[in-house]
Amino acid sequence: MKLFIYHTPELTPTDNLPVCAIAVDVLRATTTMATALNNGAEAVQVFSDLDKLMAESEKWPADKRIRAGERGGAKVDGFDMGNSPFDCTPENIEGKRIFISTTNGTRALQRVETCRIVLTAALINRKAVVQFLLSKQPETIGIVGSGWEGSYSLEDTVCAGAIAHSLLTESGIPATDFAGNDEVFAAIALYLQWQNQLHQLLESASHGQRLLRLGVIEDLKYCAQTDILDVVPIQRELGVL
Ligand code: 3SL
Repeated sequence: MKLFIYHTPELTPTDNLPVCAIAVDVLRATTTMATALNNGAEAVQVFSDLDKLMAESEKWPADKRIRAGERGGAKVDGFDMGNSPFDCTPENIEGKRIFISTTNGTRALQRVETCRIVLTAALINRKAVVQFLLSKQPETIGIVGSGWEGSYSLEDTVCAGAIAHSLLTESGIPATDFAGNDEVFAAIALYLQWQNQLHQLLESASHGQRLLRLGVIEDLKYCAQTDILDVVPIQRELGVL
């Protein structure tokens, strides 16, 4: 296994894509997706375009679907929910399909949608994703941070570092064989420095500040937890590795 970390969708190469890609948007898309699946959502279908989301979800029975839309951190008018993991209670979403579009998380997924395996990860399901990777042993893995409108996000890189650190430790692969690019070492260093203060890191991050201005303090605390959900959201899994 060789790991590459790309801080944003824009920094992700378009050729030589990894066998397995992992989209990360700790605040909050991939945290919300993991929570929705853990709490019984039938599936999560991701769209970058709101009109396409409306058209596709229209084909689904109204009592079996949830439309989730976020732009600029706020819920899109007319949608059932925004992008808060707290909207994903079992009462709200059990047995339903979530049709979701968010500002950056969906763009990261789109960038790697042709990889043979496409997963999403957040801090809350880091361990489950690492166990999945250890069982599959893909030759190359790329973690793509969602960033914010093309720029770097601390919270996505610290999550990439958390995954990288755990995978490196558990696989026993020498670090220089394991790391496909320098970002891997940098992300691990960031994680090791902040691993006991992830909530503070999320609060310091520019998107954390944006969400605090929107008053979603509890979301930040929730998103900063590690390894609390045993769920691996798989967007796509094709053929042999
Ligand atoms: O950009 C995204 O995809 C969202 O996760 C942003 S927010 O946390 O819902 O504001």
